[in-house]
Amino acid sequence: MLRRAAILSALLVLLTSATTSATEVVTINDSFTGFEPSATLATLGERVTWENDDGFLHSATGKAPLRLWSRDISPGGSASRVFNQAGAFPYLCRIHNNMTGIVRVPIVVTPATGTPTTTFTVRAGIAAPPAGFRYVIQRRAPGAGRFSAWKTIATATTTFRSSVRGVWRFRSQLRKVSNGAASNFSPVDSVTIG
Ligand SMILES: [Cu+2]
Repeated sequence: MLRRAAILSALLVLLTSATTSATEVVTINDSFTGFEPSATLATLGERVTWENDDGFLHSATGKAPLRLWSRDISPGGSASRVFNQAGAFPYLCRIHNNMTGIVRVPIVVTPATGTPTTTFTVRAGIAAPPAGFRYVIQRRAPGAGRFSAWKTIATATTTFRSSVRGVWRFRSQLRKVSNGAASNFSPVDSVTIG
């Protein structure tokens, strides 16, 4: 009996930790106010949940040309999607096209600071991009006025090392190989080489 109780409590701990993972909530109050908030900042691998408090059917549908996902959200119901790639992903309601929103997922570069001998890890996704996609990464050197092309990768991460001291900035987008359709660029992450 005692053993069964122990197993049960262990299971409960497992279940609890699995269900407490972060989620960003977007609410639909009615078709006039649209998605609240309309801009969502999610960390890599985080879930975004849309809750429909309205009496009508709505959807959260990734915009063209990527059309990455579409979730119908029934009246009083909810739907969700986990964002496993860095980028900015505009979406709309497929029924009311003037209802729009965007989910922004920052690229992650670690560690935050280092020296010319530090190897930094640049992460554009939780895992490698989906089949047929690549991560396109841009960087902005210290003192540079703009971002420029750096790497296109088919893996989750790549490495960065430089003897140029200062703040290096990175951003990425998810791009389809076959037609070049891409997400918007992610929010920026930066590292400082001192
Ligand atoms: Cu709608």
